[in-house]
Amino acid sequence: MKGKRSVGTTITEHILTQQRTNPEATGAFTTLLNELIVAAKVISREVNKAGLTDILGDTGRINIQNERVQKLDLFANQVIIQRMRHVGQLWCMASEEDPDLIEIPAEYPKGSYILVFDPLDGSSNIDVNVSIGTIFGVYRRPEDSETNEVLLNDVLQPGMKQVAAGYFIYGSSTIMVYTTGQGTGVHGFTLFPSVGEFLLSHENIRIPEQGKTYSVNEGNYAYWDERTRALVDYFKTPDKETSRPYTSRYVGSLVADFHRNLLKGGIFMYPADLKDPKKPTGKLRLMVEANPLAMVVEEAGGYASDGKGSILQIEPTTLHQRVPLFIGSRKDVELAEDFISGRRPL
Ligand code: AFP
Repeated sequence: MKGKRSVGTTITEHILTQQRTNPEATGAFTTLLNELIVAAKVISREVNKAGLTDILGDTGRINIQNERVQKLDLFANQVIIQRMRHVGQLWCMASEEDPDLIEIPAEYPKGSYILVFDPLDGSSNIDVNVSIGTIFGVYRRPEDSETNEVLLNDVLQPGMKQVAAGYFIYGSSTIMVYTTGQGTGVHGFTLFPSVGEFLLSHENIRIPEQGKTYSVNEGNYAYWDERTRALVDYFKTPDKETSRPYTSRYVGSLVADFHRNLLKGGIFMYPADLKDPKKPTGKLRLMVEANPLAMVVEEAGGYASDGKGSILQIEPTTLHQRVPLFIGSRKDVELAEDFISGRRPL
């Protein structure tokens, strides 16, 4: 089910209205989000003209995840860091592109929020004009933190501790989807380039309880265990009563696959595979990809699991750890969990 459409409310108005409903709000969070939106507008502009400039292409550098970094990833990473470090609301940041925490330089004031982000997810799709996105999650610095140093332990919080999360998708239009949780809903805003503003376009998005689409890289079939294979076989097997087979849709750009399923229903999966026995945890990162999207989907009525339990409950042990991800319509993800956890006999 698509979110209800109403045009005219800017994202700033919307955040301010939400802020007024919280008597303890200081405005710090609004400032933080506004600055992130400015960064996303800059990234959006560069993504839109990527085909026209020499910014398109590969830097030749390899990032912490052992993947080639493309120029636009670097650009997006720098834009976010530079814009966010001076706002005064952040304790520190963590990016998919940086191996360590990003500290706030001494010349800027510090705040109590922690921003984690993937500056440009799906970047191997840049060259072929497929939608890509920026994913973000916001945490508070733990109140019992005893030192003035930036500690990794303060950042390694389970996703359920996020106070906000969302993403920007740079596609046929640029859309921001975000939530502050606690029943405030998930809302989508479309960037109107002529006025340079994000306007409310998808109010209170609810993901259908069950979808008709599964999204997975089936080229990995040979590397999956028998439970994962059985799950995907299930979605493909005709059965009138349960509306199967499902339709398969996989772009290979998480934000694009997730956004489609959020609006239309369905399940996205990046299961564990045996391709690299040292990394039996799938490809996606818990902190910068799985947790923010899990917060969004759960607020919209869906569910996110690693195949055994809720993504949002996982206690992270490292900044860049990977996790199997099953995310989308609640019934579909619960079914996946039944298969993967062994609750459903094969
Ligand atoms: P890139 O940023 O290297 O394009 O990776 C994208 C991504 O992290 C995520 O956006 C996709 O869902 C997933 O990887 C695709 O991975 P496969 O190519 O292995 O299917």
